[in-house]
Amino acid sequence: MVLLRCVLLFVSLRASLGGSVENVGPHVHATAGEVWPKPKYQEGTDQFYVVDAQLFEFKSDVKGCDILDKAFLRYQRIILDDYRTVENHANSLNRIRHEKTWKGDPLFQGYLKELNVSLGGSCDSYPKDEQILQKEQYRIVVNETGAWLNSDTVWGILRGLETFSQLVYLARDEESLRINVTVIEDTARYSHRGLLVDTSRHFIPVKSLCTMLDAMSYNKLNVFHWHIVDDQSFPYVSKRFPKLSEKGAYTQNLIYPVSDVQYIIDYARDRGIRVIPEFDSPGHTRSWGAAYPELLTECYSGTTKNGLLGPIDPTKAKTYSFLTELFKEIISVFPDKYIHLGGDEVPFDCWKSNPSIQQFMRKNNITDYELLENYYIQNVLHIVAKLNATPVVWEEVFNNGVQISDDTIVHVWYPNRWEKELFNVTDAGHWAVLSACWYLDMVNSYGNGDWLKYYRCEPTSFNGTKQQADLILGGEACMWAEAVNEYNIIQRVWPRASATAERLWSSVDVTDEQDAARRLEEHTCRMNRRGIHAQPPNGPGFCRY
Ligand code: CP6
Repeated sequence: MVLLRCVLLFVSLRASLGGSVENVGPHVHATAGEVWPKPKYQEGTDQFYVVDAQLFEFKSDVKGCDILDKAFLRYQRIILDDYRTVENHANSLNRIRHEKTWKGDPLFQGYLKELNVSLGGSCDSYPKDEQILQKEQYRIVVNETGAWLNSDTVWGILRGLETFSQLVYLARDEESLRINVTVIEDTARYSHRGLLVDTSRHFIPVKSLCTMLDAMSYNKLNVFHWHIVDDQSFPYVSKRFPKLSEKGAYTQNLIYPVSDVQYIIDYARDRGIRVIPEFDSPGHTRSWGAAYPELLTECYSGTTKNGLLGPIDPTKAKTYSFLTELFKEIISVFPDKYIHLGGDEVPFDCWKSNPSIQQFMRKNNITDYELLENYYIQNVLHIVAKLNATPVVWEEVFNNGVQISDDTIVHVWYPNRWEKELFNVTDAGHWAVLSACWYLDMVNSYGNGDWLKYYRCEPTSFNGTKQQADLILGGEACMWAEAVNEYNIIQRVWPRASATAERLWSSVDVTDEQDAARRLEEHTCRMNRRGIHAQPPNGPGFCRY
């Protein structure tokens, strides 16, 4: 490869040190024009086109498909920005672009002025049918007749446009934008490829969330799991219960009004990303009590109330009429068929201390606190089922033996025992999504290179049957926000979540860590060029542009 010839890369992978990567060479050079996450099938030659960025356009047989029209504008801008980058670079070196340097090259195929985009199906408006795997499949051909992108869905076209934009590379010697003669056939390994962002422990402004969604689309992630409220704050502005955020948000500046929520949903949709909101209960609900203390359990010390509030009080009928109205609103605001109901980490001490809860349990023959939790969750599942939404729950709900419907997704989060948990969940015939090995808040003391620990987490390594493995829908990297705010969240997430993204998109046999390190180096530089302040993945190095 012409590309590889001019690249010297010194990366050594040190497997023993908690998955860290160390560069032993003077610095890392990235290879240009390589794709992250790696496509299923890619064949290339050294023959190249020079992309005529100023005339370049997307030609499509579909008219009036807003998702495509907007995507064409975005990717035209991305390609043009890369062109300006090489131009500026050439100017800063006081060099003139010599057309003849590539004109005389026998590998030069001509100037590329268009990508012909062909959509086999209709122009969908929301990325639904998440369990149909082939929907993001696409094909790219760059040959002597030009450049072609085909897919049966707009979502496949979006993934293909991203890949196409990554194939365009900045040639080093002649300061030109190029694309090689290439065939790519690509499809996702898993249909659920998510990023959880917690906006309760710290408020994350809409602008940062949009940057996050941009970066997700550059990594072909397709689910934004919005952990929007928790103990610490309630920034979601409810139409039905406005007091929740009036009392429960950190301040009245740190909130998501309806229009902001809608903006995020539309912004995500334009990038082929679903938004699954999480309203976690009965634990993690302290902020709900700022406006509605009667929702929560009053805790006792001995025989007297101690003034503290615990999890939601599962014994009151009013709890469930409140939740019915709240979930009715949430389900009407968020178009996705799924809603995440939480159900994790419910502490029992406050329930145990409260005499009226004990009385309720005796009366209803509820013999332990897991069963009380089950009683609560069962009621919530019933409410949500009546509203035609499909639940996602954290693993405790399954572990405690709650009856869950066949379409419910169990979200596996507990570290260290996730293989066993995935085995049990899928053995019981339930859908599963994995997060336990992808916690972005856990940073290796070593610092750089800790993307490898995410890269090495293989969801099917739990030794289940093929039938069990087929119940894994995918996974999510999680950005719990205790230690991040708008000023560091982007570099905490990227490019470390890119490792999860490739694990979930690319084939099971994509495990070459040296190759990944080199591609991730370039992918990070590419994100940087596009305005994503991703941190360097591999230690010392530099981005050429
Ligand atoms: N917040 C909420 C968290 C966690 C969970 N729920 C969590 C705790 C420890 C680990 C991972 C996640 N910070 N609401 C559990 C799903 Cl290791």
